[in-house]
Amino acid sequence: MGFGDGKVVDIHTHMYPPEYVKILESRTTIPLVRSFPGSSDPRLILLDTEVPILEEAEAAKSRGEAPLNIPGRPLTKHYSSLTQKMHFMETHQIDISVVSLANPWLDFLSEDEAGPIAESINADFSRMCEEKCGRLFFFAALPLTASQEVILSSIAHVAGLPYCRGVILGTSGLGKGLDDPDLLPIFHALADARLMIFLHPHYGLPNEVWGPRATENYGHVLPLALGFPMETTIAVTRMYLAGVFDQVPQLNMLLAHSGGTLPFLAGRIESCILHDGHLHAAGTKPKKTIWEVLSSQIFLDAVVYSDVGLKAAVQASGPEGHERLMFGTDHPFFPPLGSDEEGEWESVTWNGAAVRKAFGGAEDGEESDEGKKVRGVMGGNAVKVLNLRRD
Ligand code: 5CU
Repeated sequence: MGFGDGKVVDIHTHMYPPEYVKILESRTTIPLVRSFPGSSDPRLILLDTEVPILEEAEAAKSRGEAPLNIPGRPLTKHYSSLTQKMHFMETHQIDISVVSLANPWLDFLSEDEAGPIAESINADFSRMCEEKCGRLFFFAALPLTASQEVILSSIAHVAGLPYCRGVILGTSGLGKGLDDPDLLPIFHALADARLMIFLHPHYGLPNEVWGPRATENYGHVLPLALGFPMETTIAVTRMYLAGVFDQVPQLNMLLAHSGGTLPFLAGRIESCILHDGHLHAAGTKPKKTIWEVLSSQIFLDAVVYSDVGLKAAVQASGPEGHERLMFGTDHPFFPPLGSDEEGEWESVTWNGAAVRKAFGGAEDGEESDEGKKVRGVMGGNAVKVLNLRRD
């Protein structure tokens, strides 16, 4: 990509280690992996919106027919191969990646299996990072369906892994969302261990929101372009309203997809709080404003594909907002459809171009203030915030 002498860091990049793929292959409900006649790769089926097509495809397969519509997305080697991740990094001149397990993480495991599987998956990530020492760091996965004791001991375990820089978290938390008071000890433990929470969506919005034409006609566009960002926005707003940022002031979060729609809607959230009779009478208004939280406890990734969203993200993040934004790719999701997956991905070049454009078209090699900001977003901020150095 050519970002001068500054390091390019990808903080939003996923993998499913082979052990996780095996779990998905053994499942009968989503998330799962299935093979179908007519598709050379197995299919990864994750989203609720994919269930009707999955059911039709399973029925066709049981009749010995190739399905008309193949559900999900191809599970290519990009999802589990470390060699492929390194190839992707070379192709796009990415120096360092902070990898994380992709959605839906360990959310679907039983209470008993969650702890041991989390330990083994996190050990896998740790091994990959050690093998590529200095080029890979990771956000660990937590066994959120296990007991609080097991979750806390998992946090203590990952905090001691040399390449772990935080945890990836979905919006369901322990099953009741991120404003659940039972999560407070976990948030305190993460803050005390100085582990960043990378908040990522998976569940989207209820299928009815998309209307009857969506499944057959609109592919994954509505749940991914709109459902994911709204889910993140709602989850973090619920945390804010519950006073989590007041109660755990050292908690740091990195929000996927530039915070969903949070930068755009922060003013409206403030206004609704100011005008809310219930909050006023109960005295339960959050102490910090949402703007204060955005400029002190929240970081945003730059995975929004346009300078328009990035400018909002920078502005919402306070006077030094450009230092709170970090480049990401979302690899291996969004592969190119019309060209070779071994080559350049538009999902990467679009995000890089959007960063440059957000800072007036500055090149990262420039000694101007804008050039320095581009270098920060492309990697410098991540190196500093996540301490991406080998000790
Ligand atoms: O294509 C998709 O479904 C996804 C997904 O599930 N997770 C993600 O991070 N990006 C795209």
